[in-house]
Amino acid sequence: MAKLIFPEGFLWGAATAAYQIEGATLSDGRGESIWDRFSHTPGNILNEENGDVACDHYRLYRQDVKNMADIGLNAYRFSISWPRIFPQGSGKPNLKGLDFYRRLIEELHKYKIKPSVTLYHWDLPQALEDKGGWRSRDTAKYFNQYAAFLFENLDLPVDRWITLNEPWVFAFIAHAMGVHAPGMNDFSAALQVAHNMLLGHGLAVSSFRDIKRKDEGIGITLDLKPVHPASENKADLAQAARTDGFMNRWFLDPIFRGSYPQDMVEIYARSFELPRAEEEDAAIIAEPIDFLGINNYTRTIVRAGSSEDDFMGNPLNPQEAEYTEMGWEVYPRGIYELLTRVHRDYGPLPLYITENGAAFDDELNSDGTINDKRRINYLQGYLAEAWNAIQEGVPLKGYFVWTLMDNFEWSFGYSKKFGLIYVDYTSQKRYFKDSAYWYRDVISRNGLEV
Ligand code: IFM
Repeated sequence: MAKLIFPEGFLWGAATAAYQIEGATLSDGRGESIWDRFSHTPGNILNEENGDVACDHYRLYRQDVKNMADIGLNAYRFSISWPRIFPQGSGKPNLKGLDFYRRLIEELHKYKIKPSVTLYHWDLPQALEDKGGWRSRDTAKYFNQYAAFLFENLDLPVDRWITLNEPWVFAFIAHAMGVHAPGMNDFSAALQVAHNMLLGHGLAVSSFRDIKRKDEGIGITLDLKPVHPASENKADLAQAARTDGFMNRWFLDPIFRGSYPQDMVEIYARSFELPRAEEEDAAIIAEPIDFLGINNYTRTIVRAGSSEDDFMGNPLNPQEAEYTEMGWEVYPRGIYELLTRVHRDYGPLPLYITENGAAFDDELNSDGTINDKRRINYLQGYLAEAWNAIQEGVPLKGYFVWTLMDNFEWSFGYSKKFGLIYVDYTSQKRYFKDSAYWYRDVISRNGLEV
């Protein structure tokens, strides 16, 4: 049996997001978010579910932190709900909202769990959506004000700050494909959203530098996927390069190289409106960051699409592969491919896997156990490949499982279970899955036995 030991000080965490777990959407002065509005609009969410109660984490957070400590986590990534802090998006802050996060951080510190705080995980205040949402440049400015307020007033040590979670998903799935809040189908609008989000990110990084907090640093989390051509033929190879431009480079390049990838600019310009930008934007977006967070679950294989402007291509799903309940291929080598590629093309800088995990059809047995062997295999496979990347010199500093406990999986409602902990939504009782015990052993050994 081989032992794959991770570097000393490696962060072992789990990640969550406010709207997916907190519930208490009407408590203590929280304002409406676009996800409240979207999930309460019939037809948007499977079984008409919503995040009104979710895991009731707003009330049960102490128990949840204790569960993290029992697993042995030394890090926890969560997001702050913007409408709890600024119910109208800007203007008068709601100090009761801020207090909740203070209590949560204090509880984490009690168990020596390092907080990683995401400022934006998709729950925009509805009041800002009513003024044009992220399509409007003003939202970048409001985001920066909200971020600066937290940098100044969340006066407890936060290990790491993450400006945005998965801007690709928020821009395109929510504005071009209509599947997430606010539910639009306009690709040009999605490009503008992506630009304004990146601008908000850069402004917040500058505010962080100005305020001189003593925390470890600030970065952004991107969802990245290796894109493979279906064959070595020229058309498939060109397709893979375009799909990679759409999914990965459109965000990596402006952040690390100060400009959008030229091939994609030309393709988009032929069919859509390019984002309106001001001269200083490129430099703001490229404001240096302290680390990059990567969310990775799967890969994409593409065959050439209908034209040389097709940036999505035709997906190919190999029959022999294993798939999760999301229909995502289990492809552990992908995390190695991404880590080494990002390090080579955009590094060097510290990297974190800020999300990785799998939804399976877990069942609660009558004795309270959940035997989620497939999740253990999934996590073990991905972690072994992350370890391989470290051996090649990639500065991977931490790994966060998605997710701590089953929760509201956006348009899929509660039907998809990604957690290390099973949640009975009727009683709000939590049950450790086998994967939680497995992860506890990994953390205590600081590595894997494979
Ligand atoms: O649940 C989501 C999370 O909010 C963002 N990353 C992917 C997860 C699984 O779909």
